[in-house]
Amino acid sequence: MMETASSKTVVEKNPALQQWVNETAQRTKAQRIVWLDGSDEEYRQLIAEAVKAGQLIPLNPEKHPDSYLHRSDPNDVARTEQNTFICTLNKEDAGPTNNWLAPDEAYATLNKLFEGAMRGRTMYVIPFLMGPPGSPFSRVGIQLTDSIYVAINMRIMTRMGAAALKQLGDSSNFVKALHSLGTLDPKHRYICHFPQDGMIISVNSGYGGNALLSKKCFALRLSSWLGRKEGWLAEHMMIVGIEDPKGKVTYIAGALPSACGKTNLAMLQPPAKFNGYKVWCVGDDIAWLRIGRDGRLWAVNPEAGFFGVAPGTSMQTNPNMMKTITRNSLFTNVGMTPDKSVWWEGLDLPADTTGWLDWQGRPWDPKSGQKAAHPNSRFTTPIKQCPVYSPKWEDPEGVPISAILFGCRRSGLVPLVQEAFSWAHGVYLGAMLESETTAAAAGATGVVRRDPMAMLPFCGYNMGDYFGHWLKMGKRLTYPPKLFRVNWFRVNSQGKFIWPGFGENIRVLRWMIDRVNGGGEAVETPLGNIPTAAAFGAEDLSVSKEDWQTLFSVPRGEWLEAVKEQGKFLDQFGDRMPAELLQEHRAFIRRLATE
Ligand code: OXD
Ligand code: MN
Repeated sequence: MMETASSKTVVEKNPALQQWVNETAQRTKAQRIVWLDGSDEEYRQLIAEAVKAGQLIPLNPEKHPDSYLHRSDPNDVARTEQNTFICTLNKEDAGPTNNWLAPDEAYATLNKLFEGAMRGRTMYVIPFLMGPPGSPFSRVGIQLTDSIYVAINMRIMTRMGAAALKQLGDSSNFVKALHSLGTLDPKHRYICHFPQDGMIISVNSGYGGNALLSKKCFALRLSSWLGRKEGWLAEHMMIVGIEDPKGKVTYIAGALPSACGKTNLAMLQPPAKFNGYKVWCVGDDIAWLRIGRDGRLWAVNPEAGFFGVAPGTSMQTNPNMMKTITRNSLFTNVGMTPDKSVWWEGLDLPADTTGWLDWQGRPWDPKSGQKAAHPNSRFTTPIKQCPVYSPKWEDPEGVPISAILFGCRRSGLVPLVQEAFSWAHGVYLGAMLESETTAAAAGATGVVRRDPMAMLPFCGYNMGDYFGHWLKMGKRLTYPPKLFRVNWFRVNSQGKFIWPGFGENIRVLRWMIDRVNGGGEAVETPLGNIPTAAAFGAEDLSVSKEDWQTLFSVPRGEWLEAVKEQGKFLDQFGDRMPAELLQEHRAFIRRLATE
């Protein structure tokens, strides 16, 4: 850990960085500036300090080596989209789906909130690198924060410290990410993005998505803006490699809304029947995608860790994640047992729960009807610990993407899988994504909301322009990936999920790969191509014939109702909405009406 004096050499080499750090320290009246170098020794020191300050509770060293529990303020447990702003000069550039503040107004409000905000506190200077060192994809950010919890999490979630400073050198080309816990007052909580200034400012929240500014703020909101300017894409996508029994690996990227199984999909364990198949996890949340010289789409995961939802994660749903979090992991807002082990809903519950504590540290009784873990409780853990971690994560070129899926959580309407007729049609399928809300964002859960490409809360600019950018990318690709839409969550007439999901999703991926390779029989529906039962090969699953039909049905009447709402959604973008997408919409309505 570098105190101000010993960091001198680094600072002297970079006047832009020096100036920003000094100005911020003065304005916030930080008591101490600590530059983080990302070393193991420093990490241990930070942990020890956080334990001393009561920010982290050491877990049972035998059961959870080097792992800790953090309890956050109960008012600060999820992303707060109502406090999240895109501050572009022009309101139209933020578009109708983002909250907007004029930059001057936002800076004036934030400057007041930051005046003296770090008095008596330490300001950590966190250089971080997004993407592999030396990669044309990679970018540097510097986060300033007064939260030791954030500093520790950033060490897991990014390539932090020396690697970032090395890449940066004396350049002023870094994203400025300023964060303060402030008073945690939700009424004055702001997560502001200034894409034109390469600046993020967040105050009054310590929650991951609001405070680990590398993640949603930098790697998605600012980067999506930058990607449009520079001709690439920053997407809310996992990246997975599927190795077939012959050893050929096909890479698939997939966008799913928060807490809809994206992480499970990124490291799925194929059932025993599929033991010739191997899955390689490159990333679980964010993909940066560029067109390679070979005309294919190449992806990197800019992050270095997983910030996963704990409830529902178990040996049945995600054994690879359970193995990943056995050590060196942080748990936030989960339940705790008397022997200092962690617990959340979805894990086995023993008969005796004497002495168990809930996520707020209160005695917990399973009969109370209260949850032990907060529904958006999380773990933070290094990607390299994942048993199916892909060494390609470190490849500066990334991995070539053969297929992209857009997933949603719908109890009806959307079949298990459908393949788009073309790139433009796939962009339309992604743009029309609707999903039932989850606990990852504050607000009611289970309400259907439109979430284009699972990017609604993360697109840093006008989504009309975003769809246009996607269409343009398709035209520039010589070998565009095939596009698909999936829905694991369709229910039958008894309200039960039809599709077993989890490891069985390998069947869906296998069909996609067959399609990529020119095989995989399909039938055409108004929504896209869907697999024939024979091509899909699911006879051995205990899905009844009737359920199978429901799983792939296209209820025309309901769809004709749904497209009216979709039309309204498309209309709100006015002349920013590309004509080509409107054509796709009209063509879809025609197909629904005529077939
Ligand atoms: C996340 C989210 O934390 O999408 O990844 O909310
Ligand atoms: Mn996410």
